[in-house]
Amino acid sequence: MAFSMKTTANARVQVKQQASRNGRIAAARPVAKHVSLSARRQVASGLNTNTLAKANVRASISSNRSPLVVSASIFSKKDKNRTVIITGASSGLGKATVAALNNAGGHHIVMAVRDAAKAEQVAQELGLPAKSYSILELQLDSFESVKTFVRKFKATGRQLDCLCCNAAVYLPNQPVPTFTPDGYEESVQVNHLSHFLLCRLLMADLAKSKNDPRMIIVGSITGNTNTVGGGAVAPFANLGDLKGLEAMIDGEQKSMMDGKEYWGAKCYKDSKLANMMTVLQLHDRYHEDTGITFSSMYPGCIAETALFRQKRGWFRWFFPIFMKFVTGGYVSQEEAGERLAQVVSSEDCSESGVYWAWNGGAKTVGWYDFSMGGVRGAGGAGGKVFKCNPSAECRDKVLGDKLWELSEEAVGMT
Ligand code: NDP
Ligand code: PMR
Repeated sequence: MAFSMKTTANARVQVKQQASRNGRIAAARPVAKHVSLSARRQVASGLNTNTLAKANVRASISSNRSPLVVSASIFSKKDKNRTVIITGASSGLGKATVAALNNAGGHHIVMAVRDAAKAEQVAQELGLPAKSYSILELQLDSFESVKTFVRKFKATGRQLDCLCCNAAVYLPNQPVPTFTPDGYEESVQVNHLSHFLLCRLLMADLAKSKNDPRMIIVGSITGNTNTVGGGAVAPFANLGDLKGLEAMIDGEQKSMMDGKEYWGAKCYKDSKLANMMTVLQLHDRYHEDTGITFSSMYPGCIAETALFRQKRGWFRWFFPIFMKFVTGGYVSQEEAGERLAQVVSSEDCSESGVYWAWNGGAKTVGWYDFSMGGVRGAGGAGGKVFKCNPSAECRDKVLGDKLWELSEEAVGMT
């Protein structure tokens, strides 16, 4: 049984600024068809308890609660003094990862953010020592900003040891797609294309690191259709034949990489699939020559972050409860930050080309913190890191190559 959360589209004409391939904004022109929705939400009417029960088979129950601090001991000596760039470090998972790395010590964190003042506030709130962080502006809806960021980072003279691509937008509730000045649907560019460009532009710098170089792009269970979280709740991540991305590159006002009609939630899931496919491509293409460890990860369902800012109030209230008590996929922001910090610097995650997830022994279930110690679901909250199996589509080499080539074209690398 699949749960649908699709909104119904009614096409109407909308004018948007049409951008050309090289990023210059061309004349505005009317576009039709894919752009508008009258929002009638088909709320899922029930739960597939069988599937969920199966998902919970792997659950283990533990009353073991350790404090939410990444111990310095998980990092080997050679990992000390690592410079780590984290995109989206001013909120949610990114912020929690900064906190975890700060607790562990031995890291200089470059907060790559769209709002420098907000990041400075976060740094103060977390009590980051002045020398342990810097803030550099990065607007992921602009390729030019990515290039400027890279120039500014290089100018600092720091040796990069880890690039952690974490920022993302999730736009499930808007009737029409939003496009970047470069002409791409917002989640396609912010979540996938700009990170793709950032990875490519920083590859050579990272390859020079003698301090366990790593490149990470955060994925998600919802982009991985071989799990309950990604395979039982519509829309399902699927890039089709990438005709939509091809059309976007050619300047057409397509909003979905698969070329179909706009569906904000699917845009997000598709972008997460693209993130995970990119990591496999990076591993195949660069690991042997550079020694860089390429990873993706699913941190668990961090149901209280600002990612759900477009969702209605009742959803934001109910979602953490649902994830804690029904699916068991919940993880607190703090613990999710520890997980990403583990992928950044722990020996546990030193294998390249892996999509990491966690199972068993969640440390906290937030303010509920009920005596069972948390119920875990498939790929959900829990303490033990394991290698998760990406979906067949994610591992599809032909599609992966095509995504790689089109992404290069989209960011102007060909
Ligand atoms: P948040 O919304 O809290 O964090 C997203 C970050 O991205 C914010 O710091 C935001 O900046 C930044 N960002 C958004 N748009 C731009 C832009 N145009 N340019 C630069 N930065 C931008 O969400 P989460 O912490 O939940 O998400 C972090 C990652 O975790 C994402 O990759 C998401 O896909 C992934 N993830 C999240 C899950 C969850 O349950 N929450 C589950 C699985 C994966 P600002 O601080 O200014 O808003
Ligand atoms: Mg989903 C084990 C089951 C499981 C897991 C791990 C997740 C994770 N979800 C699961 C099940 C279900 N979810 C079920 C049965 C339903 C139907 C009621 C359901 C619904 C649902 C919605 C409406 N779930 C959601 C949404 C969102 O808006 C979130 C989303 O899809 O964002 C793209 C979401 C999520 N569920 C998850 C995770 C991790 C999310 C957050 C999105 C992400 O970052 O990937």
